[in-house]
Amino acid sequence: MGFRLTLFLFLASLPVILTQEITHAEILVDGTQKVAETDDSFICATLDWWPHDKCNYNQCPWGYTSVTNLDLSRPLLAKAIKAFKPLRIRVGGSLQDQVLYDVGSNTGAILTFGLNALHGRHKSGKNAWAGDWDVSNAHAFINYTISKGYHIDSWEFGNELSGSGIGASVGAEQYAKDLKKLKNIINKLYIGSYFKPPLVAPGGFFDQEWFAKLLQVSGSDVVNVVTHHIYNLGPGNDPNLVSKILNPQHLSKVSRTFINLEETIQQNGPWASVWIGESGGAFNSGGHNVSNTFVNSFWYLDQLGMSSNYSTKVYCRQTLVGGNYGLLDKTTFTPNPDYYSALLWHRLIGKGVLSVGTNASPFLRTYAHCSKGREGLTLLLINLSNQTGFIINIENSMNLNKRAEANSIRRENSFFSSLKKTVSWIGSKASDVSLREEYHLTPKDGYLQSRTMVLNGIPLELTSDGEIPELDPVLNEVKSPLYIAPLSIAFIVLPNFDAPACV
Ligand SMILES: *[C@@H]1O[C@H](CO)[C@@H](O)[C@H](O)[C@H]1NC(C)=O
Ligand SMILES: *[C@@H]1O[C@H](CO)[C@@H](O)[C@H](O)[C@H]1NC(C)=O
Ligand SMILES: *[C@@H]1O[C@H](CO)[C@@H](O)[C@H](O)[C@H]1NC(C)=O
Ligand SMILES: *[C@@H]1O[C@H](CO)[C@@H](O)[C@H](O)[C@H]1NC(C)=O
Ligand SMILES: CC(=O)N[C@H]1CO[C@H](CO)[C@@H](O)[C@@H]1O
Repeated sequence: MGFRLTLFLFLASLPVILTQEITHAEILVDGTQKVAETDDSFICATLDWWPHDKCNYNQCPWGYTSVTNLDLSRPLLAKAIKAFKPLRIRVGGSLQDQVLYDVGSNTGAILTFGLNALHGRHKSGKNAWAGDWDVSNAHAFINYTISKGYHIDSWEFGNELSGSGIGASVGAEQYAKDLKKLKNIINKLYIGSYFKPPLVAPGGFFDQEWFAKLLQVSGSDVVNVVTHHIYNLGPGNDPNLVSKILNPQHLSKVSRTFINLEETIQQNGPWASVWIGESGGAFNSGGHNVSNTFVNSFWYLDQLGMSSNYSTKVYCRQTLVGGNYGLLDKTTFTPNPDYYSALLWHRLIGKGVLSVGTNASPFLRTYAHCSKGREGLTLLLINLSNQTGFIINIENSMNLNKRAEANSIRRENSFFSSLKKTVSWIGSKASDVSLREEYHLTPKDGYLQSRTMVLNGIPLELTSDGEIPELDPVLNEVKSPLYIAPLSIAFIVLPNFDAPACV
């Protein structure tokens, strides 16, 4: 009775219930071992070099956001970056001193810098480039950053030249040869430095044969990080972007790429780790009124969950600003919904990835991670269903095992055990009341393509003095029912969940 009453009060307190159905679901988390681990700074965003007259589908969504013309004095840009303390940023292809200085030194961002891998080569076919890479520019530039004391976290070689390439391609053997040269330069120039930046490559689309050859030919410890790009929503002008994003089968398809890449690395370059060097959902600048709206967070957060489960250490979102897929608006630099998704992930989710299972429909996507900077775990729950809300019971696999033992002893007295269950729902003493934090994300006015994300009923907007707003949870007693509304996303922090792998 007590349980029903609490549930009733809880549901009655929700502002709007559009639901036609409410379903119970179990989530089972194994906190005894990590299945994967990310880097400390998993969240990353890119700055690209597209000029304001780069246009797709009759619109020009870049504005002045290129690393060559980005207005770095805009206070909102610095604030948005600093909120991450630190944010990892991948800077594409242009040697801009001012970017290194303003973004790198002033905001504390962790910089990955992309070097031009076509320099010195010649065109040898429709798309193909051949000949040795000319190292002189890269050599001088790396030397220059060292002499200026700029801290470059990692050097990336090339952009979308793998496989058949995007616009240009280079054979894997030639590429591997040049990587060895670059590695030598890095080794020499950083001799005596306290830090030697890892070498990141190839920053292109995964092609099993090409990636395998690259690792075989470059050999042990040359490539430290294998980067690949993902655009699994297709072209930005596809009228079906929203339905692709809300389709669990579509979202899951790309897991093949993760699995195949993991295998390729295990077999050919187990010394290397994997990053997603660039991922924007829809290619050719993203989807107008999609990539910069709430609905895109279903895709983005699902990607963060899925990629980390497959041992991805860093996930670079195309872009920090620029295109339709910017985390920040290209003209005002005001955060788009995905900015807040990235920030919440960054603040709540720790490095350890845990195994999680559920009996819910495929429309409820579930991810479990160690919490950041504290004990217990944090769940990411994504409800793609437009008609079903879920009441969720979270089980710890450790308790399940204990309970199985206990049950086999007490089976003869089922009345006793069901009584005990009821009591444990409602009968917690004040002394062992424990709370969970909930962050429920919905679109403003229930409009999926809203530019405004709502956190626990409050629209996320800059404060009156232009600051990034606080991201506050609601606190609920751990034993109270947990409800995930249709078409919503939730981070659930469970500080008292016993997860030995996370200690
Ligand atoms: C590297 O930088 C130092 C200091 O600026 C300079 O003296 C030296 O000539 C540079 N070396 C190369 C190979 O560019
Ligand atoms: C689409 O975006 C434009 C701004 O680029 C905005 O003016 C318009 O209201 C949006 N349309 C919808 C349906 O949200
Ligand atoms: C996580 O990875 C494992 C394989 O390592 C896979 O079986 C599982 O389905 C993945 N989970 C999710 C939520 O993608
Ligand atoms: C839910 O989604 C389905 C398919 O995506 C659609 O046909 C249906 O009209 C939607 N229902 C509501 C209540 O929005
Ligand atoms: C079980 C369930 O939740 N099914 C629905 C989920 O939402 C989609 C559309 O968003 C419906 O088509 C399913 O029937």
